[in-house]
Amino acid sequence: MHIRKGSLALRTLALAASLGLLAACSNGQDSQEGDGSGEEQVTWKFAIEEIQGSVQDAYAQEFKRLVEERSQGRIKVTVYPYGALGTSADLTELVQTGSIQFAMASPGHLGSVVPEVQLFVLHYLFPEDEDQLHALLSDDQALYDTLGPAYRDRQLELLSLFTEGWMVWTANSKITQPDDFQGVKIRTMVSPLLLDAYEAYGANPTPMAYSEVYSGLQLKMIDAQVNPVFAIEEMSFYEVTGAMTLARHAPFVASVIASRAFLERLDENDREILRAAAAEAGAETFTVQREMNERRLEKIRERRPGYRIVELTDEQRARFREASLPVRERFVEMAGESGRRILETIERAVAEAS
Ligand code: 6CS
Repeated sequence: MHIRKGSLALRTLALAASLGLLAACSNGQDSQEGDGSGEEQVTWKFAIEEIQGSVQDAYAQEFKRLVEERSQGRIKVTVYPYGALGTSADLTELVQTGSIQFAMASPGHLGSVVPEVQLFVLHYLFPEDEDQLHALLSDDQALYDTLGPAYRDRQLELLSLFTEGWMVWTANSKITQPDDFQGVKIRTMVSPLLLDAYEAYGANPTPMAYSEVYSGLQLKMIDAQVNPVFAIEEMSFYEVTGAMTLARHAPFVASVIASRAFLERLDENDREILRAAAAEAGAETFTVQREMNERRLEKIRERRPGYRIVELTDEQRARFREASLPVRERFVEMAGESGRRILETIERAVAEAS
């Protein structure tokens, strides 16, 4: 069930080779002769960690639309949905090797490659106000200046950060206090700090690939999982759990990554097209995710009227917050001095915004 790191490089290479991604590439991108205008046509490959119709798909489709329009069709963007090129870890490795140009990299999965990014899996750190959160993720230069080098050191470029909505717990029964987590086998993404985050509540966290969560719940190998509402609806996790808890403990943050080697070799004009498209798609996706999460919560209520949906009170949330605080020290232990700087940057930005 765990993704075995040792096998990844080989698997990723095999994946890339079998898809022809390593062949016929110039600058890591597929190129064709063109339409007689003398201009070279190129294809940029963008892999996402979610299925078609998801929040990440909305971002990637908007990015594609903008790039193709602004390059007047000279650049084509192919979007690969979840499963087409492997797990989240596979996608990151394909970007690192330059086999594809772009991917989504959720901090919940990226933590074993870029430990600093686990900042985004800490609980009760980010602003409760979604507009403030969006401003922080899209515009805070200090955040990009501190996180950017951490990605770059691993051959990745951080293009954009955006929220996909609040993470929500779904379990066999409702969870309203840390004690309710005692012994609960909760599926988490694979970043190491997620183990600490849920052990702090007494749970038994179980890292697992996204594609295995539904059957894991159905076969009772796990008791609970955590994801935003839109994902719980599209992956049908609500069918195989009995209750949902809205604790607003952490937003789901996605990061958009590009291959560092690809970006460094890109000419100024294309780099500008890319940077603008990445930022504008992020702004558009903020509205999309909000509507999608609201609509799909209604859909879950209609489809399963007996499903228990609880929203924690401020008092209940305060108890979780208190139990979660020691995990910030674990974060600094894992992410080192640059991690400490990033944590301080966020704590300062959140304090200034409130
Ligand atoms: O839980 C996961 O693994 C996944 N959840 C979402 C909403 N997006 C991507 C991530 O891999």
